[in-house]
Amino acid sequence: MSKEKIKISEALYDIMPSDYQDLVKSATYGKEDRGWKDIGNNKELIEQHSLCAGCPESMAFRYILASLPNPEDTVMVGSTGCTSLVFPMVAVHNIHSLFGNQNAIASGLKRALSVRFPDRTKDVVVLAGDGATVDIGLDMTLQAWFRQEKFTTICFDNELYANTGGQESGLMQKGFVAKMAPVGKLFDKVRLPEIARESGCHYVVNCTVSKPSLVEKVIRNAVHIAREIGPTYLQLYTPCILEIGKNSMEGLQEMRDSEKPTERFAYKEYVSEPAKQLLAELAAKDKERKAAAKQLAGKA
Ligand SMILES: Cc1ncc(C[n+]2csc(CCOP(=O)(O)OP(=O)(O)O)c2C)c(N)n1
Ligand code: SF4
Repeated sequence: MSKEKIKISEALYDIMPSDYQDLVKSATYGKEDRGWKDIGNNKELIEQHSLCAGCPESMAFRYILASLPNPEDTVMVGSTGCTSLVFPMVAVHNIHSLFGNQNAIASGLKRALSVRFPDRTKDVVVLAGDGATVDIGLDMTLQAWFRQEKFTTICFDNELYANTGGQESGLMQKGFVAKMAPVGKLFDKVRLPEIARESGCHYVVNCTVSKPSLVEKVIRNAVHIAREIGPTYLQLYTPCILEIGKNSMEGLQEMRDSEKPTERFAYKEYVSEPAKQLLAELAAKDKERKAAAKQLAGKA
């Protein structure tokens, strides 16, 4: 595990964009304890992206990229939407699939990678909006879970179709009126986390991205469980500040307000029995590794 994958050929070094040169210099690839605290020094997300200023999706992207346990051997699968504006700027292999097809593409990809690289750990992570996940792509999403495909699905839930101007999605709140949905949502927010659990996911979390340590923990858990046991699902509230009429500084407060105990993004976690066992084993190994490192540092 190293930066070999992203190393620039010497002959081309001078003509590569400085952002890319910085990325290779300071990427945290191969660092065992990489996490959100490296943000600011690392470059897994190139600074210039085309999301609206202050969009919580950009915050979520940084936390996720910084927390992947194995970025050099991870492929992310995206779909059309605001998320897809960021994918061209990330330093992790990624595929832009047809809208809604993301979980079907990820299924084939994960299987192909297991056959092609039987001795390497290759993680696949789907990242798509709520329109792509719960509406147009719901069939593919559910079928991947039923088949126990070993990858993580992340939904950036901004409760509507943001990229096409604000149409209603299944995850929109009841009664909400959007720019392209003037009648107001007539039915309740679809309970996709519960559906994920019933459809075979081994780890399901519903939360906001207001706390980086929490995002780091759930990403690592979700990827490790998907790698060893079966499908995992994260539903992360990344509000569309443009659509709900907030300014660029208000996304964080919007998330904090929505994660109160009675609100729809109060932290909820489901862990299956085999997944609990795996997390306990990983925690024990981690403790041992850290103790050994401390002992070594003490001797030096
Ligand atoms: C097959 C197909 N159908 C529809 C579209 C049009 N389209 C582009 S982005 C988008 C909305 C995406 O909404 P969502 O998945 O919620 O992501 P967001 O933009 O909110 O992050 C739609 C419907 C498309 N590009 N391809
Ligand atoms: S339209 Fe909404 S979700 Fe899309 S980038 Fe802007 S604020 Fe973010």
